[in-house]
Amino acid sequence: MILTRRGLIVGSAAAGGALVAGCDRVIQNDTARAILFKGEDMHRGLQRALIDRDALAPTFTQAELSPVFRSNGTRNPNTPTYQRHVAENFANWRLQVGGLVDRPMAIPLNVLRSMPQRAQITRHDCVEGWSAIGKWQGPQLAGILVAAGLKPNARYLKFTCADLYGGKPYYESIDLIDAFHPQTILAWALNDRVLPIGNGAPIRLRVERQLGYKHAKYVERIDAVASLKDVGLGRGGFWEDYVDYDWYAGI
Ligand SMILES: Nc1nc2c(c(=O)[nH]1)N[C@H]1C(S)=C(S)[C@@H](COP(=O)(O)O)O[C@H]1N2
Ligand SMILES: [Mo]
Repeated sequence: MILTRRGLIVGSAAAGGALVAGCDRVIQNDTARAILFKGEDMHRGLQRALIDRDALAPTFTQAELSPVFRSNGTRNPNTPTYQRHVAENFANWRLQVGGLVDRPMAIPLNVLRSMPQRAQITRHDCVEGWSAIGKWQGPQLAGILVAAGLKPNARYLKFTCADLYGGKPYYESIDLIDAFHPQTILAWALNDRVLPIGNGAPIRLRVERQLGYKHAKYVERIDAVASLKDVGLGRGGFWEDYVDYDWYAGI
């Protein structure tokens, strides 16, 4: 018998029960099948054990780009500080990198833009039931982490955003597998244009193997932490803490 990943997502009610059209990659893992067909509860670790975390997300061609890449969640942080950065074209904006690192950094946008870049055309899947294909460009997160030097006890990265959503600060977190994944970038460009405010200017995380809510927009701080307990209320992100979404939203 063969399990498709979609079958697993259905079975796990991952990401709040959302079904994402997508990859029907076959998972052939005897241990996994045995566990599932014994009827044991799907727990947080199992989906991760089943999925090849290093695999690349599918990429698309220029011809497949969505005509419009919609904006969702916060469309403009609109805080006084953010408005000032917009007025200054982000010239005095810095990405703060800290927490469990040897060399905390404050990186200007022009430095992020001049680092080695990666561009990729990928599909964004939101749990609210829409998808869009866009071209994203920016430095790989891995390069920034190597420059900052992670301490041995660092296990997760927390992303602090500039916006409040429903009056609460938006934040997210990923583990180091996703952080060093080659398609994980800090995007400052969408469809060959400077990232619009609606999509997270000046930079937003692209973590292509996960659902839309993990892709933090308006990122202003990245902190290496030892535990998800060090993030928000302890479940690792805004939606995880307030709405019970899964922390690992693999697709
Ligand atoms: N800072 C911040 N990041 C965020 C959100 C948000 O409201 N604030 N919404 C999330 C959700 S649910 C989705 S689907 C995507 C939407 O990205 P887009 O606006 O580029 O379409 O951003 C994610 N990242
Ligand atoms: Mo979303």
